[in-house]
Amino acid sequence: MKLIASLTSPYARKVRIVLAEKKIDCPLEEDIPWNADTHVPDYNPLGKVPVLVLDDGSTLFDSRVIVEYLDNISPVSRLLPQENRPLIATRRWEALADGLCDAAVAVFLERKRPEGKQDPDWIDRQYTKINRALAAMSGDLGERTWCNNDSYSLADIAVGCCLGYLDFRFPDVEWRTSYPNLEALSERLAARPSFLDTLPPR
Ligand SMILES: N[C@@H](CCC(=O)N[C@@H](CS)C(=O)NCC(=O)O)C(=O)O
Repeated sequence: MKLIASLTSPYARKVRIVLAEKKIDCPLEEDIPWNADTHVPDYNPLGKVPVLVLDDGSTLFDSRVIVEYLDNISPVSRLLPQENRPLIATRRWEALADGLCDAAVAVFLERKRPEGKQDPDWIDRQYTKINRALAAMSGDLGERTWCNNDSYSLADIAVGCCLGYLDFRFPDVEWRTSYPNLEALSERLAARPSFLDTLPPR
């Protein structure tokens, strides 16, 4: 098994954290899908990372499919609840966090275009999504220690990765000031080796 990933992708970081939490050994093959010499399309027709290549050569994508697969192949540190209601709640957190990443990545890419070709309305639309998602996360988290009631789960990993991506690419989004409960969650997560070892390169 090997993971094809870039070190800056928040979706790939989610998978890398799951691997670490579950103590699954899996070599990482770094591949940046934007580079001309990328091999990602050989593994994923969508040309996106992360991709998990299994020992029989078959491939899994996207990150949500990969994390479900990984959680099921090892009983160590279950990250997805077994019962439907908490499972769906966890998946909803993940959809919100990944959706925030989708909006942030869209802004990042738009800003890479030549200045005259960037669409400010499109960028504003994505920022609105980012801000609404942060408010929703903070409201849903409330005073709880972890997103999914009292147990650490994939929900926390997904939220931690999207907040980490904001810190990495969008230091102008001052989510800590507006949402102290997200800051407290982020600090709890940052102390975990799985988060420390997967910080995006500076
Ligand atoms: N929903 C996908 C999103 C993956 C994604 O968008 N990855 C980005 C890197 S952060 C990518 O590979 N982009 C290349 C492209 O869009 O061509 C997942 O959860 O894995």
